[in-house]
Amino acid sequence: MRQITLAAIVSGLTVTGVLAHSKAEKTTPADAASVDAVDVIAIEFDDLMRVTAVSMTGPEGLVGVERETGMEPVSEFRARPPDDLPAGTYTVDWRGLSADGHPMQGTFSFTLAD
Ligand SMILES: [Cu+2]
Repeated sequence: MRQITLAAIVSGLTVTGVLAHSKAEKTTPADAASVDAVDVIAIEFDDLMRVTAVSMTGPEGLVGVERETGMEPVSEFRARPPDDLPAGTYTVDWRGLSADGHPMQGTFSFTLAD
């Protein structure tokens, strides 16, 4: 009975939208990390997110990434960078639609070592 009540309260919060945004919890590479290789760009969310746009910028400008995740809502987004990235600092920017329908965005950076 107590669990049912709690679920009702959580559901009520979701309806108000106050605490309902999905958000990024973890990225690969981790934000501010220094790495030797980048096999995958991944973003884990605490709830479903429809990632509508992702871009990666490096020392030589915009880098094309190949989405492995489509436009469906996911708890983990994945994209593949090119194989021959030069060393330097990279920034990933993403935009998406939260599970509650709100537009969200985020960014993280990492450094690819020589
Ligand atoms: Cu929201």
